[in-house]
Amino acid sequence: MSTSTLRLAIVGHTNTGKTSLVRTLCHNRKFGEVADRAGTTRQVSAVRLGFDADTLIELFDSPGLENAPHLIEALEALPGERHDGPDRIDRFLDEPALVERFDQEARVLELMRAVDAALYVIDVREPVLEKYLDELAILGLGARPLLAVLNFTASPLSREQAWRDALARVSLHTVLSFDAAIREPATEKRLFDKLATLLDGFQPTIARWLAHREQEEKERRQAALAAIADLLIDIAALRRTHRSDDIGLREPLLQEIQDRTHHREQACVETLLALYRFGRDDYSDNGLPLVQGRWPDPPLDPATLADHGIRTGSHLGAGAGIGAVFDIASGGLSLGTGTLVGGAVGAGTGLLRSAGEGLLERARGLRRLGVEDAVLRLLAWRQLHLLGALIRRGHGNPEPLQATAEERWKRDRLPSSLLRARLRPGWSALNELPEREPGRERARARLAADLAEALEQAPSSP
Ligand SMILES: Nc1nc2c(ncn2[C@@H]2O[C@H](COP(=O)(O)OP(=O)(O)O)[C@@H](O)[C@H]2O)c(=O)[nH]1
Ligand SMILES: [Mg+2]
Repeated sequence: MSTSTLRLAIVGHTNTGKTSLVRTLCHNRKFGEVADRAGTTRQVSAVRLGFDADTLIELFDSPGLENAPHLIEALEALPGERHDGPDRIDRFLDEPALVERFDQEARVLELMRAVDAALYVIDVREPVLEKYLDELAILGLGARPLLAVLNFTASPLSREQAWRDALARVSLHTVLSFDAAIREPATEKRLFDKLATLLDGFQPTIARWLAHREQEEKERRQAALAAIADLLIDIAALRRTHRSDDIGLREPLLQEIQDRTHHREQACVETLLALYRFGRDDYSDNGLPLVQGRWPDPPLDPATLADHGIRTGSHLGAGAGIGAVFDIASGGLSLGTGTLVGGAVGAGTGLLRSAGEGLLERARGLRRLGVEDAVLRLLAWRQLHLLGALIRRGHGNPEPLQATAEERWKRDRLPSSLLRARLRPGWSALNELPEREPGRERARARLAADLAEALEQAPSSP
């Protein structure tokens, strides 16, 4: 089905958040320049929304209107039909002296003549001044459908209702609340739904764009689950080895396991944030269970595990804050990971293998260290919790999280896809082995599917 490109202007007074809105809609946090001072955007700049080389929507960011009261006088002074707005604008644009005098405004008017509709962005912290109503009157001359976008609605200084009343009085009834600082993708859908009601002819275009965004959302979720599965496998299979008689090495290795796990988890957090387009600038922006973009407490600290109600087995209790590490040779894998004793690894093969691994190592005078199940439980819980929050935000539902399916990861038996990784040191990128043992890809896909199931069963997930 061929659909025509919808051309959309973003207009309004200076500093109302026009460029920020374009950034939100095109999902490019780098678009244009955003600043807290007047006149940052001086030219009209365009961005295309589409896929497969198809442009569905073109957004045009514009300089702020700054001189509406004088402009309206100049427009009124032009000869011609009083009620022919577009004609009046064209005549204005044909007057070099006027275009020079109202440089920025002329660009906006030219743009209005070239687009199918415009979003008029309002900073609702501002009182409803005459000059803004002048802007609306001028834009009205363009004879293009206008959608008013109320920005800064989350501010305590918001005068949203006064603005809604004022807009109704000038017969602008299509209004959308928006707060760029809260960056809530659900707003995007509401905005395009409203535009579709304003623009009959572009309904197929808008529908295609929204369908594409939905597909992207699914793929994003898939990628996030794969990243979590990757983390869990890397940590499940993480091993450090020392000579039995070299006890002095034990403590630094425990520390290394702690640090590696911590960093590996942070890398996963950053992958999730990047997938959901959070940058460092957004950390103040909340609704996420993080502090400055991180989980604040280290994952191997017994206190962290206790705070999450996760039981640990026997740990080697090294320096302060390190726990939940087992020694395979001392049977740590079976003791520390209670589920293995429960026969979770079918037919006891896992146990045999791990015992074998331990015995063999011991015979060679080596001791092997790894992390307990408790750590995997915590890591899975934290990442699913974060992902749930990111998805809920994406659907404009930033309500506090209920106890959801990720809770089960604290107690239930770990999926066999993950338990298998316990016995495959060659699957962990952190073991720096020359070659990856085969089978990791499949295990990761299985584990991602197990994680997806947990996510889908979450009662509050959208
Ligand atoms: N808190 C908050 N700040 C915003 C919002 N929209 C824009 N800003 C900030 O307001 C300033 C002006 O935004 P900008 O997009 O450059 O406005 P423009 O001049 O209309 O393009 C920047 O500092 C933005 O970060 C919003 O909805 N909420
Ligand atoms: Mg701008």
